[in-house]
Amino acid sequence: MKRRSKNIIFIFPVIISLLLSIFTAVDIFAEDDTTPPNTSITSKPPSLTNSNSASFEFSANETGCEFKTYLDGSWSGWSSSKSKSYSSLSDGEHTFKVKARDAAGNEDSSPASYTWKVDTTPPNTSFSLSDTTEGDNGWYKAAKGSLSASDPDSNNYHSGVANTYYKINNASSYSTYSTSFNIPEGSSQKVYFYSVDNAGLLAGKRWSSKLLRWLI
Ligand SMILES: [Ca+2]
Ligand SMILES: [Ca+2]
Repeated sequence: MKRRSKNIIFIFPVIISLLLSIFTAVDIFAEDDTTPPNTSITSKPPSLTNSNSASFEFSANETGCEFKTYLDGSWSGWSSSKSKSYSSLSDGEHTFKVKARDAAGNEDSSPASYTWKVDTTPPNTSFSLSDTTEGDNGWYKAAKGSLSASDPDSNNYHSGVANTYYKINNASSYSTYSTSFNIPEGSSQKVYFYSVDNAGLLAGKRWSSKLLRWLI
């Protein structure tokens, strides 16, 4: 019994001193971290998209960070999550930012930032006859077809028309429209057309039509 007590008396201060030095080391380490983390965006939507939702992933160059995210003027609270999703975004330009804060409370003073454009409005295409030679009773002897397209841009937020396509009757494929085209003779002719904007949107579902009366 006597011997065991002696051992405990000897070991106890050693353990205490060991624990103290560990605590001190940890404490000193925390106090010494005055370097803010650097934040990176690792996943983001394309710079122009026809989707009104967006998902981001991000990270910091040190472990144990929390993150604050920003969309179009407002910051979130701190969170340990490394991803953020948005839905029901309006057409137009949006800006996302994210900044990290490390365990010692240092904040990244230059948040990572990304701006992208949402266009969910399809372009409009209209058809008209040009160079018409009228026959009797409102029938045509000759005519050309013209197409014009626009991407609604009341706020300068839309991506613009990339291309307009057309085909006549049951043609197997569409042609890219560049200038007015001859409409062949026939008792009734149908021109199919559509446009695609720079965000990849079609006007409606692929085609519209117009029946032409034609004099053979
Ligand atoms: Ca740090
Ligand atoms: Ca558009």
